[in-house]
Amino acid sequence: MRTQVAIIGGGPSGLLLSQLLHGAGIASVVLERQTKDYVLGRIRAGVLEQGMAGLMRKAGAGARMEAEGFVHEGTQIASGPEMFRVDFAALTGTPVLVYGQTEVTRDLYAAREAAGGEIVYRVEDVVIDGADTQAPGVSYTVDGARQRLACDFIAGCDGFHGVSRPTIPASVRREYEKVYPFGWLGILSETPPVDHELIYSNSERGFALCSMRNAQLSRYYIQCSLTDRPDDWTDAAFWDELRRRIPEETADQLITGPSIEKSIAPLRSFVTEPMRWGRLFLCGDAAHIVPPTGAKGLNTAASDIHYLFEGLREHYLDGSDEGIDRYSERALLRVWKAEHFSWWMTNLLHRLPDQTAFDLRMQQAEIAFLRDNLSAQKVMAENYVGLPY
Ligand code: FAS
Ligand code: PHB
Repeated sequence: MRTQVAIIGGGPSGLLLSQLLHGAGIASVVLERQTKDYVLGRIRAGVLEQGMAGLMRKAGAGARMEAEGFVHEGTQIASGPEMFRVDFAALTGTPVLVYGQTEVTRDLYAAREAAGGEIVYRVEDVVIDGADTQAPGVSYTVDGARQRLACDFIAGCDGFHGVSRPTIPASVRREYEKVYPFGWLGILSETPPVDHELIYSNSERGFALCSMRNAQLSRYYIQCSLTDRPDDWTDAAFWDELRRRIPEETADQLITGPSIEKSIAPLRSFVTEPMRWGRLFLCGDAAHIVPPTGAKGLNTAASDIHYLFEGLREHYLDGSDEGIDRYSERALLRVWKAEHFSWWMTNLLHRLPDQTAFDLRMQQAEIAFLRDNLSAQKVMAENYVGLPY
């Protein structure tokens, strides 16, 4: 088998790249380890930057996002009993779109299938060969048969635990990591959201986030210990704790119900450099991870895909390799800014186990400065709505 671009990973990164390439007449094959239903069963991101929304439209997969996504022009920040709003639209002229990653992925699968895109599910033992040669390939086993997909380029869109990043020799790779001493316990409930906008809350008991998927589907998170397991938390215990971590008048509005999904995500900051090795390009979680506090995971995967797609388009259609040669440098410039913002927002809003009384005063002073200073709010808003590509 042969294609122009072999894409490892059928999550949002791989599917978006494949659909954009299709639109430019460039052939690709997506190799996915799981089934489509398994991929769609993951509950992850909830907020799209305009850049990501624009790529969905460019890929011809944005119709449902436009119809069902919620335009949010700001967010609420709560600190103890206080709450204030950061007005994205007034400060930057740009809103964000609340539309779950599950739906983004569903729309991209539908677009690939409508276009006759080739997606191979349940691949096993994926091995990349020749990434540092002019004739790379990807071997894999499917339905018990070993296959090799020859290609011009390989896009490693296989997430943090994929095979692409480790294919780059350790002598070439530089990795940067920070593991946070807490996780996020998240639930999904078929209840109306407690507010029409997101609420990020720093309480003395820890961080909480009130989010949503639609008018009847809410997504809530509370900071939890790394030793916690989802089964340690009954729904009643979760709701009680959430109520204690948001302002009282908001807690009084909270409509609870049974959780239809409950999971714990560990938090880490991680970057690998470079994001290219020969004809292998790393995209999204395969190259970098952020704590979800700043809603940058999916959105930074999107900017990687933008840079790689433009580079591959230039290679095939304009005969120029400037885009692919500069991919890693350009992607990392934006990745590190997203890493910084996510680290900043995580430290601003979470209670850290080793926090001293002085640290706490510093955190409270920074939140007060954000509350009182429009320049501080503009810096946050510009990062949250998405820095330019
Ligand atoms: P993904 O991990 O989504 O997709 C990689 C795909 O590759 C998967 O389908 C996997 O099955 C496949 N794969 C892996 N190894 C393979 C192999 N060897 N061969 C073939 N296929 C292989 N971001 C936010 O902005 N907000 C959030 O609230 C948020 N919550 C998250 C919660 C969790 C538990 C996790 C893990 C991440 C969360 N993220 C969040 C980040 C998340 O949204 C990612 O940024 C986003 O999924 C990135 O998409 P991909 O790069 O496509 O990686
Ligand atoms: C979500 O709705 O899942 C969500 C929203 C904003 C974040 C993180 C997660 O910062």
